[in-house]
Formats: sequence, C-alpha cells, structure tokens
Amino acid sequence: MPTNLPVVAKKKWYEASLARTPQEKLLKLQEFSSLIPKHKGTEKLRAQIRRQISLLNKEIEEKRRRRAGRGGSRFFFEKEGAAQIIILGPTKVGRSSLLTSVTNAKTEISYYPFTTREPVPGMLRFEDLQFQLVEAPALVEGAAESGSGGLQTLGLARNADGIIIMVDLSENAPRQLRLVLEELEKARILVQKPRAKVEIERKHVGAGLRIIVLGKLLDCNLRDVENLLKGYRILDAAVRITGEATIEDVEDAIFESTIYRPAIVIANKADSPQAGTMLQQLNEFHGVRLPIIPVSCYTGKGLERLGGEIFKALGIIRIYTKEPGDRQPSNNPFILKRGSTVAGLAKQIHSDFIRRFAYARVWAKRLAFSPRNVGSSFVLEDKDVVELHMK
Ligand SMILES: Nc1nc2c(ncn2[C@@H]2O[C@H](COP(=O)(O)OP(=O)(O)OP(=O)(O)O)[C@@H](O)[C@H]2O)c(=O)[nH]1
Ligand SMILES: [Mg+2]
Repeated sequence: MPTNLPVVAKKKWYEASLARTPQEKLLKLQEFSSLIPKHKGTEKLRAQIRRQISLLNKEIEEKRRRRAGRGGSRFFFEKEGAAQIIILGPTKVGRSSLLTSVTNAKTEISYYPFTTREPVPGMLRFEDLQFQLVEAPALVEGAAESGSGGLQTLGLARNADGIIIMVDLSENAPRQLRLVLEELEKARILVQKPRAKVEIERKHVGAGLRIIVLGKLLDCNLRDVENLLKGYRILDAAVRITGEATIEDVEDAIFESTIYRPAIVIANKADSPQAGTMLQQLNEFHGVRLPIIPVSCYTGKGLERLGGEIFKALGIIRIYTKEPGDRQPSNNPFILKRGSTVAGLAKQIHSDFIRRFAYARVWAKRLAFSPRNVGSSFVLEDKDVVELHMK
C-alpha cells in the first residue's frame, strides 16, 4: 500500500537524510514522524520511524555516558575481515560456546540464562579469509518493539553482512527459530532473497537522476518511479532496480526500511538425546528455506562446516589479481559479489580503472585455454586470477 505522504512530510524526510549528527537526525525524524498521516498505508513506516527514533535516543545517551567516562556499552563494531556475521538466538542456545569453539575470543559460558549482555567479537578463519563473528545478547520475544536492548540487538543484525540464527536441539528448536524469524521480520530484516532489489546511490555532483531497470516494474512505469523520487527530492542519484519491483519497493528503498541479510541456521547441542527428532522437525518447519546445520559445541561435530556455509550464504567470490610481469598473484584476494564481472573488479580497485581498461587476462581451471584474454563483461568466479591491462 502506498504511503501517500504529504509534501511537507517528504520535505522533512529529505532534511532528515541530510542530518550530520545523531541529535539533528533525531530532531528531524521526530518532526517527520508528526507529519505522517495515520492510515493503513503508513503503518509499517510509522513503526520503522519509532524504531529509528528509539535507537537514536539510545545512541545519543550512550555517547553521553561514554564521554562522562562511565563506560557505556559498545553496540557497534568496526567490521574486520571479509564479512561480519551476527550470532542471534534465544538465551542458552550456546552462542558463547560457538564463539569460543571456533574463534580466538574469550567469553563467558554459563548454565544461567542471559550471561552475555554485550556483543562480543571473534575472528573465524576460513581458508585464506577471516570472518568476524559477533555474539549478540540473547533475543527475547518482542525485541523488535522494545525500546531498549532488543532493538540494539536487531540493529547489530542490520549492520552486519550476514546472520547466524542459533537454536538448541535439546529444546523446542522450531519454536526458537520461529521466534527469531518473527523478530527479524518485525524489524524488517529479510533472510530470504526478496523478489526485487532497489538500490539508490545518492550523488552530489549534479548529474541528475539515472534509473536503470534490469528487471521489471510491476505496477508502475519509469515515469512513476521518477516522480516518486523527485517527490522526495532525490534528484541526483543512480537507481538500480533488479527483479520484479513495485512502487512500494521503491518507496521502501527511499526509507531504507527493508533490508536483506543472508542467513544460516546453526542447530546446536546435536549431542543431546532428542536432537534427532528436533532436527527432523526443524527441517520440516514451514516457510524457511535456510540451510540448517546441526552441530555440537561439546563434541565439535559439524563445526568444521561453519566457515564454508557462511561463505556460500554470503554469495561472495575471491579474486586474486596479478601485476603484468609478476609470476605470482597477490595473496590478498578482492572480495566481490557472485556474478561480478571484470568491470566490477576494475571499479573496486580504482574508480578510474574502468575508463582506462583495455583487456584482462584470466587464469581459471574452468577455461579450456588458460590464461585467456577477456573483455570487461567477462563473469568472474571464485579463485580466478586476473591481470588487468590498461590503455
Ligand atoms: N549438551 C550440550 N550443551 C551445550 C552445548 N553447547 C553449549 N552447551 C551448554 O549450554 C549452556 C549455555 O551455553 P552458552 O554458550 O553460555 O549459551 P549462550 O547462548 O551464550 O547463552 P547466554 O549468553 O546466557 O544467553 C551452557 O551450560 C553450555 O555448557 C552443546 O553442544 N551440547
Ligand atoms: Mg552467551
């Protein structure tokens, strides 16, 4: 359902998007919030703004506390390694046990519930990559609506690149899974790839609005999209629409409300007596098509699969570049999305590279003749070695 926001509200949203400090953003969002008409079409938006306001309040409060030297919790982490993955789950499922088993981190494991109160990071090695795992505090029912910790926990998931949903096979694992999925859904974090993706990249160079539709617009045309964006004063941006999108999907993207994060389910305590039955129920659980990996932090069973499953779920590939004339490629791969082309690689290395690109030389097992000279639209795969040649 469209939000049909009045012009004053759209203008206020635009001002909020320009805010430079959390305080300013908070103020603008509060004003924006009061301008949203209350009807069915704005329900989701109003809930989202309430959440955003509550998170900002928390952020400001914590900054103040930290400045006053009284600590304050650390709720956001600089990303390290190839990707940041949040371990989410109800209490006592073994999140700390997992972190301790597969990373260098030290964190308290205990029989008592709610032991972990602040996020704890650790690095997991997978082949030549490192993933940063972050144990989130336990998720409780209603987290997405609560004004405090639950929202921050879900905020961690929003900021991360992927999610490990952890459940306990000695308990009612399907119910635990449902709880986490429901909270994620309420927080508008999708764990299943949406049918459409709308990316809006704001520019500030006066190049105007460029809309690229790679998929299909379902209930609108290009002109409608353009008008919607202009209504929000998005006049200088590159917009990419993939998949089958509705006008609502475009508006969602303006508010950055719904986001997709790849996820896997780790079913812990596979050593417990009823684990087999629980796992079966979990696999029959409707509506979820996420990979489910049974593990035991006690016996170590299944833990060796973790890195590979994360890698697969993230949909990334590693590309090793080589300087013309060098014998060996660099040990440090570039991380790209699956399906990326040579052009994507060139762009990631340097914004100027694509303009000067002449051709690339690719070494890969799948090629009949390797190395092969290719153009910028050549689709890369994991572990390809690439030499870029410039004009
Ligand atoms: N049987 C069995 N018990 C486990 C396993 N992994 C963890 N536990 C036990 O489960 C309990 C909770 O483990 P934690 O790792 O502290 O769980 P958590 O999810 O971090 O819990 P909180 O941070 O308190 O919310 C502890 O008593 C662990 O010893 C396992 O693989 N098998
Ligand atoms: Mg813990």
